[in-house]
Amino acid sequence: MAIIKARPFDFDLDRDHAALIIIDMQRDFVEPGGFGETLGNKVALLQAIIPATARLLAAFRAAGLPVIHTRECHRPDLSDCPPAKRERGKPSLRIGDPGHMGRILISGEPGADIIPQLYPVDGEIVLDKPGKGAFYATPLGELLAERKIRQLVFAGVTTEVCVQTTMREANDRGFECLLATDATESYFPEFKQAAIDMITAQGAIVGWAATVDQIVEALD
Ligand code: C5J
Repeated sequence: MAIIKARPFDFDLDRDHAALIIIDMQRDFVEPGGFGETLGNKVALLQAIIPATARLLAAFRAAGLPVIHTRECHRPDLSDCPPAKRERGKPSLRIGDPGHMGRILISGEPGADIIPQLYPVDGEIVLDKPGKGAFYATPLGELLAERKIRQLVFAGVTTEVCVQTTMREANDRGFECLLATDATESYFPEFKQAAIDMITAQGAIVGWAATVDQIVEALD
């Protein structure tokens, strides 16, 4: 066990049963011209976490621990995109519309792919998910069970949407969840802070939170 100084109390990292999961660090959310920007958001906020997230990823790779990447995207025929999701709000481009990086949030299009700075390498799991949570309509639960993973370190975007939803799903399934606070971001900084507070309140009711430095130190 390696002890990580975390909120609200120490997290005992069990290296034999832990994995890093990076949620939706896709061009469509992080780069100009993608889905995030079409919704009126400032993507520069999300770009700021790339160096810290890359450091966390490098530390997991160096330690030989499993890494999972997720991508929120849909089939080209939109059969897995509920109309209620596609039609909600007033984005300048909707899911499936042609944009600067191909069709918005469609599997196989450049915008739906992971940003180059965090690009998966051979042996890492890459999961496409149609929902906010990474367990819904994906084989994530089975893949983690096969690998005997019981702890998940979370990074990615956005904190209060896909990251928090997946943490809650994982927590309900019995995983111990640790959020890397400077490797996650929201288009709304106050929502990020509120999500971290909600996750760690009441004795880690959803999970723990620690900085990338604190996590990397424990992996050394
Ligand atoms: C959103 C996500 N915010 N990955 N997706 O629509 O958090």
